[in-house]
Amino acid sequence: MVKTDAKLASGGKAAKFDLATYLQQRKLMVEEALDNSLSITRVETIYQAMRYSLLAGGKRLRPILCLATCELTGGTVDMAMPTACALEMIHTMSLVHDDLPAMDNDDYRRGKLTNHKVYGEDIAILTGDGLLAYAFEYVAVHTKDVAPELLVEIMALLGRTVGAEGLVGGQVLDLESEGKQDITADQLTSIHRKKTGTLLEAAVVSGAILTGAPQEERARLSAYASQIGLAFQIVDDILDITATGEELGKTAGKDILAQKATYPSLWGLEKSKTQAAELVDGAIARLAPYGEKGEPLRAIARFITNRKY
Ligand code: GRG
Repeated sequence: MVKTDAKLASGGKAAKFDLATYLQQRKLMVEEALDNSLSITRVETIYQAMRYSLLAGGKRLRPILCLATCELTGGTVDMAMPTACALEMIHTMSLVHDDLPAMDNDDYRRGKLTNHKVYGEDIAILTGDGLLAYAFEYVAVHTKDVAPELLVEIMALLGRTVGAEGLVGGQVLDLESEGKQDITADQLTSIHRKKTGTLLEAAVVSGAILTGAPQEERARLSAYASQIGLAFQIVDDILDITATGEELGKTAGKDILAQKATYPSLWGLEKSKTQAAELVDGAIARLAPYGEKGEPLRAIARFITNRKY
């Protein structure tokens, strides 16, 4: 059985789970795997551009969720790492395309100039395409000790997550909603379930698929992910107003400038914070059957509302 980091730190005795250390260690593992995933010997422009965005930092929340769920359901970090990297490749490609002049038109991301600012719009589009294609190749070629039929499930899940039911569909709804003054909370939620929620959900559920976890368990984890996904977006909207560009690593206050409907614009800041906290409580309640083993996912859920960036 995989020991939790909390147990490792105390030589086998259960200790208080230290989220900061856990996130730091996991982030380093993911960064190393991502660095190795795209060969540094490749010097062509497209590889440089792909590496520029993929290795630009970020919280690495999606890969960390995938690793945590895989371990929670009896698997290992090694089994999950290729899927974890693929999730980050997909997330990064969506950020590169989201930042393009035709979309959100941003100059900064993760504290650095956006991909199109450095490499030009044409290469940025191709960077996204390259990362998306590579994500699928990477899972197929590098996953070890997982039955082929489970791997096919993972690929199908990733495809569904990226497409019209997920990121692409959410982005289209988001673009169509810009400037509209009559967006309801339900409409906003359906945009964000697709645009932000599906990938976070895929991160959690893929970890459980890798271990062949039963449907009932996948459904429980999917419900956890759906609640943290929505809380994540509410907090994202709050931070756009309350945090500085330096803290966020991107331009702050853009939602107001673009006249975007956000949770704070519909509910105000206080109700937005309460709703996010309630969603996180609901997500944590889903983890009750796991006892102490569920602590990493519980702590990650709390981090979603406490985060400052
Ligand atoms: C997927 C084919 C394809 C195209 C992309 C542009 C687009 C379609 C979708 C937009 C998706 C998007 C950018 C959603 C926003 C999600 C979000 C809240 C991102 C911020 O995530 P963090 O805070 O970022 O985890 P870091 O930098 O920490 O990884």
